[in-house]
Amino acid sequence: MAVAAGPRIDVERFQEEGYLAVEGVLDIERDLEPVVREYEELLDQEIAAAHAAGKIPSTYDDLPFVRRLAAYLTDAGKGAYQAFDISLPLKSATEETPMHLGPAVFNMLRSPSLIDCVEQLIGPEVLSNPIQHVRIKPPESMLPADFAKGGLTGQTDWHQDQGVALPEVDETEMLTVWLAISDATEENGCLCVVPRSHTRGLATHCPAKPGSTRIGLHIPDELRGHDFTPLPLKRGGALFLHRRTMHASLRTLSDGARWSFDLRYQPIGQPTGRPWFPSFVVRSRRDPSSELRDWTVWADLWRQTRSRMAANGPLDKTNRWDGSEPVCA
Ligand SMILES: O=C(O)CCC(=O)C(=O)O
Ligand SMILES: [Fe+2]
Repeated sequence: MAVAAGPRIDVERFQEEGYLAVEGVLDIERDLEPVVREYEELLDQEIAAAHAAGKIPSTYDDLPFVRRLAAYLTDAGKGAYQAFDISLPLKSATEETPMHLGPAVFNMLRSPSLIDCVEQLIGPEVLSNPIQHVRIKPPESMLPADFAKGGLTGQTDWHQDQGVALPEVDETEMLTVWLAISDATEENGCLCVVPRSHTRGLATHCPAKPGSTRIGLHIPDELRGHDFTPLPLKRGGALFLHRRTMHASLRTLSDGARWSFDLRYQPIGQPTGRPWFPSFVVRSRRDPSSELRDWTVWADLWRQTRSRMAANGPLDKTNRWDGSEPVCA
């Protein structure tokens, strides 16, 4: 029987406001530092391979992690970021599409103190929903302009997580968990929410028009309103979001990077909103033997998904929006 290790959280406040920021959820030594080391090694490997293949002019050995990442991405191009993400591209993949599936990340996904918080919000039968990303955002000044617009290294426009998944997710009690790996501040692009927006239903999301200042799929300002709350969070903290809470990020205008993971959890047995991606049981009080504890099995699930996607070709639709609603005109 697992011993509760996490903080007791204010469930009522989460239900009222649609979000809850909790400091000190991850254990710095046990959960967080191994992830940082894993990414330092990964960056080393990516740079060595790209350099050996003649794709980049330097190995940037003398630079600290974030500057080194920025230098590498600048030379290698936006596509090089995919090797760091903990997911596949949404619509299509080949057998060679890289992704990062390491033991430290898996350990963080299953962190007992984190899952104790999740359990207080969605109950004891917990599935890891596969909508998950790492966002290491170097300062905008360190990257070419196209990096700042969207993608995982740039600013995120206003959306609800329910809106970016397929409609099958509508009744799923999907919980977003945003983890701060570096301190998140207003200067480096912390997350912002519209408090209580989760009570207003699912808003229409519009694809960004070519040449507009919006970034990808977004909720138009007419529907969102103008009030929002920035949520700075210290390294190791977690932000819990209801699936209909409107949120966005600020721009990364500081000297240092903004590094976060966004993960999602839900009760076992409900649709995930991305049925072609793999989910797994993180915690089950009813059947502990169904919990996945081996990171290599998790990594294999994603590799099998990649093979299926490579064989099946690009997906048609990954969300419900096509820009035809009048508010998107
Ligand atoms: O970190 C970001 O910029 C966006 C995160 C997000 O949209 C999420 O956690 O659902
Ligand atoms: Fe989101």
